[in-house]
Amino acid sequence: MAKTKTKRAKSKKHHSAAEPMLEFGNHWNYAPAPESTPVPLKKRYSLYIGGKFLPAGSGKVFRSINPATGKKLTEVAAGESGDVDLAVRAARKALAGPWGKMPAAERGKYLYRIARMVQERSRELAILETMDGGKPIKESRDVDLPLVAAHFFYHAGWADKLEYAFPGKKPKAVGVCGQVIPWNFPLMMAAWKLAPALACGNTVVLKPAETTSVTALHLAEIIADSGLPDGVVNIVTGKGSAGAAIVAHPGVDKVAFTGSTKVGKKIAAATASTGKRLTLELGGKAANILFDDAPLDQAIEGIINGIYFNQGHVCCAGSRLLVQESVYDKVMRKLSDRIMTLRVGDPLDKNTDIGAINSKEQLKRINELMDSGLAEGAQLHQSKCKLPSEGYWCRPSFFTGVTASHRIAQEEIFGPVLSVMTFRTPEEAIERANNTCYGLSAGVWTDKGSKIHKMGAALKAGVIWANTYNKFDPASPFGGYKESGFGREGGLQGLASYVDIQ
Ligand code: TAP
Repeated sequence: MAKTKTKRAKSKKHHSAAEPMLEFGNHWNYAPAPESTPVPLKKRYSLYIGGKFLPAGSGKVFRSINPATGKKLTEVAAGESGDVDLAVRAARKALAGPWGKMPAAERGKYLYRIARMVQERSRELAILETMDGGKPIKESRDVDLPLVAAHFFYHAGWADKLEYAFPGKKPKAVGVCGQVIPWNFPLMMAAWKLAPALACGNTVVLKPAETTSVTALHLAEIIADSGLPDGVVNIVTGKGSAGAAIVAHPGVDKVAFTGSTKVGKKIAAATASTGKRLTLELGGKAANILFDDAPLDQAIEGIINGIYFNQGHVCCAGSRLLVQESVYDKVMRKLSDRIMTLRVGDPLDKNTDIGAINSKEQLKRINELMDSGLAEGAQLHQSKCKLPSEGYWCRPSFFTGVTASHRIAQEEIFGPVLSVMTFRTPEEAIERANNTCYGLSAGVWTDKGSKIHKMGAALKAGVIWANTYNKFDPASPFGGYKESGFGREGGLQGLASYVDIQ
């Protein structure tokens, strides 16, 4: 086991990114297989407002960095409150125009068209997502992009069936939706927000995260090419202040936000007593609960996927592992062996398991929390792989000797770092799993169906996976409670927040 002692001096080792070649554990290596499809990356990206690509009113731009190199990828327009105002006006105009009067079945056709065009351009979009965000190409290609298309297809089907979805009601559009999204699943989050809003006849002003705006603007091209009426979808790239301007704009009827609990609280305060509808998808600190009767090899794969998928940049990541004491030693041996085989490196390499950390700031946050784990007495275990010499990287890691009061057991790390604890009885596992301010997701690994039901009823989490992890489907509602937010995305429940059924 690659065990790092609790000394702070030694802890600095995981900060080092200045090592030459990328290596597969300590054993052997594949030849690199970089994605070679050329992509049409622009030198500068514009806002998309009222059906036109426009520079920011101020003329300002910001740099988008490739986190795998730390170098500039492109420039993106830095929208501010004046641009948001223009976008909200365009969205209101579209609502009063042909879009607002369009028969629902016609609306659905646009969504089908967008879904098909996403599929046609999925290779390009996957590569851009990987270059801009750092996630491995096998994830953007095989998970993100298929789910983006699936979300548009699924919601296209609902457009003309809303009266069946809400029987006895006359569902109408809510109006202009202000949508603010994070950087961990840029295009997927855009699809989760746009597809239900459009299916229900709303118009949208969307703000992508600053570090990952590129694919939203390629999606804007698809939207423009689909013939969707001008102003139905508007995309304002920019910093957090542009998001705050969307939230505060009096012409916005509904706010949908995915991001940190800290910003979610600010948005809840800003929208209080404005009459605006609000849904919040916030952070999480999910527990994966592993019972001794579970098929251990299968469970280890699920736990690995639960925490290291997308470098742990996942709100529902299984960032705590609760292991039943009787199998603890065996599980630790397997976990430690398995992380040695994870390939960290070039996200465009088809063989890469763990890509780059999304930004320098995020890497700093991860390292700060890892330091706190060491300072509080937990033991760090890390893969021994070498890291590329430039860009932002973190080895797959896990902590043992973690107690419930440690920061690494309570705070969202949002990186490839797992905190392992033990339990003896199902009751103790429930108590430990529920002991955080979050309530987004959880996982249960056991051979017994009855145990799954018992745990499912007692765990305070919006999504609970059994003998699997990180599985998403547009028909299945996703969301949390407690400080993980409120409202659902996906399924019938997700539609409900985009219709007025008074
Ligand atoms: P945040 O810092 O909260 O940023 C999210 C978005 O909000 C970004 O577009 C950001 O713009 C914008 N923003 C920042 N300050 C704002 C303000 N005062 N008003 C309005 N918008 C503002 O989160 P993040 O670091 O991008 O994402 C990571 C967090 O998102 C994690 O906590 C994760 O758990 C959560 N997350 C949750 C879910 C679900 S479904 N629950 C899904 C994905 C992520 P800038 O990028 O310019 O700062």
